[in-house]
Amino acid sequence: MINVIGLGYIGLPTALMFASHGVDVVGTDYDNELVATLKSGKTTFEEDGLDDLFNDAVAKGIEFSTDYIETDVYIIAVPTPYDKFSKKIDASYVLAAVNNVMRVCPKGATVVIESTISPGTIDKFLRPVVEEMGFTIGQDLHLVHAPERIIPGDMVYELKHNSRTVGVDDKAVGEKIKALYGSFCQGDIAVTDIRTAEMTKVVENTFRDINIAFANELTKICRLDDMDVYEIIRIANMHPRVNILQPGPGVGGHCISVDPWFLVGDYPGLANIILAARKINDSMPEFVLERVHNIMKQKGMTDLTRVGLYGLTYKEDVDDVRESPTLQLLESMERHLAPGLKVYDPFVKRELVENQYYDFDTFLAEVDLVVIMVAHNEIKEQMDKLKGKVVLDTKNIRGLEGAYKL
Ligand code: SAJ
Repeated sequence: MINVIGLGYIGLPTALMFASHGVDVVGTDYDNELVATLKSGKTTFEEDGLDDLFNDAVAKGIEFSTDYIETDVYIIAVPTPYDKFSKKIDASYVLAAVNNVMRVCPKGATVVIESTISPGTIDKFLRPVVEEMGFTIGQDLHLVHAPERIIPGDMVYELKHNSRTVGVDDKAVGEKIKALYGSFCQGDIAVTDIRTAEMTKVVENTFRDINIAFANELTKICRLDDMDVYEIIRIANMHPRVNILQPGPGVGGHCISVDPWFLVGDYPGLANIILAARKINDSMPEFVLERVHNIMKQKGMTDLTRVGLYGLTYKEDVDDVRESPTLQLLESMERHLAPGLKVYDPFVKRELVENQYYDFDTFLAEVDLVVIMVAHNEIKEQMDKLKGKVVLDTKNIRGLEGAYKL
């Protein structure tokens, strides 16, 4: 039996995947409402394949609870928020979860942290907390870091097929946890030490951030001299050793836009490319705004309230808005005291910002300039509705003719 703590974007699919592969699972979350929803047979967010996986796991007996269970393996997938100003990670949810585990676990239990943590968190924060509670690490409790690697939008496939990292103090514990993940994971599972596992996870996301920043910087260079950045990247990528990612209106989400800051915060003066990349990606929402102003000038448009931002989530076809480029853009407008743009996203049904619309057609009727911030399938399937509008397409949607690009 395993107890998965935290049933959010990572914990829920992971718990379901274990259960659907024959592992006895209790999923625990402190949120009563969330647990009640799951118990009533419904999932809590949209993700390809999640509902089928959920039904399978329920048929195989997964249980949901607000209580921690007495068992020998815990998997912790609670949020690790970060402070926007200090850029430091807030490990308090992880620490609280481990504290709760220690109240119920038998001697020799293993606690696997899946949540992303800044390198050194286990040594600096977790070990002291465990020891203060009178536990001897390696005897009373084993600590493991097995960071998640799945991409929202393709989580179910990636859970099964990605390789994984398991960081441990003790190789025997590593082999046990490797076998546990091996119940569903078809990728390689590297067993290493905890510090390496922490660092590797952050390095992976930092690599992607830097690559995207390169594409975004090229976009600014190409804009200045009217070159087609997409064509340049397409052709450059035909080289066998070049693989440049795509430019966009910014980098959002709780991973790629956050994790590199851990390295900047801990290694000031050394993490130079990393810091520059963060700044470039963070500058993109304002660059979009500049493009909007230029296009309006060219078109003789003056009314910003006739400009609509399509997309509020941090990327296509997910419902997660954390650190989204659109929210960053609206925040920067507030700083400039600019009047409100109109906003619409098919995945966001609750009111998040001013001038938000909930229906595509109504939104379109109210705007003359549409800025595509997120390339949801909805807009790709209804491109004909954009006829007659001025369009700034920050995502370079294939087949969308006549739109301005970044
Ligand atoms: N983006 C671009 N250009 C690109 C690709 C992405 O501008 O070519 C933007 C997206 O629009 C989005 C942001 O970057 O705003 C991040 O999106 P993403 O799809 O690159 O990544 P995430 O944040 O959804 O998931 C990442 C993944 N990490 C890597 O690919 C190295 C995933 O595997 C991790 O599990 C996840 O972070 C995590 O939880 O850490």
